[in-house]
Amino acid sequence: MIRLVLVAQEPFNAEPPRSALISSYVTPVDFFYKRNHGPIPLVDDIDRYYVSIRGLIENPKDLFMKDVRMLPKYDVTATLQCAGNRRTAMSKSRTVRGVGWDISALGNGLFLISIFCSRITSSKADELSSAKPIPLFSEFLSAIWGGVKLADVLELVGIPKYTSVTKSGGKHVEFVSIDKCKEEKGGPYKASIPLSQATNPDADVLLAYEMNGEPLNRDHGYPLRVVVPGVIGARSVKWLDAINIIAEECQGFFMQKDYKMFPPSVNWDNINWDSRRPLMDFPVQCAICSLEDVDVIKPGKVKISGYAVSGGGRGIERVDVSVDGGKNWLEASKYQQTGMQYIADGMNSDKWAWVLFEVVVDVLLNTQIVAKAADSAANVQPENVETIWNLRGVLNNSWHRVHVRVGH
Ligand code: MTE
Ligand code: MO
Repeated sequence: MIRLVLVAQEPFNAEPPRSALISSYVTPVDFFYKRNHGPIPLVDDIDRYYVSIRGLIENPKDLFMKDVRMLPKYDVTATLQCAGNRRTAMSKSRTVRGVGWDISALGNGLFLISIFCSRITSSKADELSSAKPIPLFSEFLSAIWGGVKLADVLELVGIPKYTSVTKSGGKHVEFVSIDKCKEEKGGPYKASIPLSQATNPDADVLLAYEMNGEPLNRDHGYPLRVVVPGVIGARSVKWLDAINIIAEECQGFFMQKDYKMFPPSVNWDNINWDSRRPLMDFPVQCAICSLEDVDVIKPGKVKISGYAVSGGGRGIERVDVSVDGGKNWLEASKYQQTGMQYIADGMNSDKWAWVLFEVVVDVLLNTQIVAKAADSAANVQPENVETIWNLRGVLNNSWHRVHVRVGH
């Protein structure tokens, strides 16, 4: 076995302001909140590190880094978004579990979005109360991921491209991590995706060893992590240890007992986890990053900017901004970095990655500024958080609103 050293948790990092998030198209590693509040595994012998590929296949294999390096490398620009992004705003409507503590841990109009989806448990409250403010959109990251396609890796174990079921009945690909977590009763973090997605080269599912051209760092999953573009972050398993081809979807905690969306009527007394499927694609989302929640601005022209992204490979069609709380709308201009190393075949480069938007508006009075996006399938964001409230506080993609006060 490889030698793993578990290190103690690192301290929380200071928060980058909202504006840092959109200061560049590709989020620099340093601007991204490091989720160091769990034991992060350290793989210190890269030559002996391997991913064991087993299950309902004919040719099991231990995949070493040298095997990985022999496969073609791809760079995919993809936005990773936690299902808990913007959770705090949902909690303001009606409390969602596990975030009661967050507001008091923070000050000055900075709000905690989910710290780390897998860590949203009240037992973490103590750690958090001593923490520094957390980034508003901490569960959000656009990066250029460098690695190999899972579809190519699965070919090495005899599963052809575009396979949805193996001869022995494998239908799902389970990713098992090295890290251990409380929710798995001390077992490893894990998740799965359908085999059809894993073997589809156009789905761009990667085993990534680079982020923004640098080797993946420990926080983000060194030496190898899964990146499932367009899907909630929870399925992009870090510190990959094993890949299992299985008949049913992964039965892990974060697939079966978390990251599901329930209707507003479901509460902790009547919840039936089996009644819902695990969240996969994330919905259309956008947020204003150039203004804090309550900002005092000078009257006149204001530049409103932020990000918009949708899941499932659906690009952003349009971003609308309102300066009167949603009565009248202006279309924002949107942009992506040109010259990206990777543009998905025949698709827009926003297939997996966010667009940044910008519009200059006139603000003369105190008001609410609102942004909403539509994606390429004409999906739109819900107007109010109440309509999508759910007890786990996931997928808050309601119109993003900031209040501005005009001062002189
Ligand atoms: N992988 C492992 N091994 N352990 C984890 O706790 N968390 C998941 C996912 N992969 C997690 C994991 C969740 S919920 C998210 S949102 C993303 O990793 C966050 O990835 P990042 O820390 O690189 O931003
Ligand atoms: Mo997450």
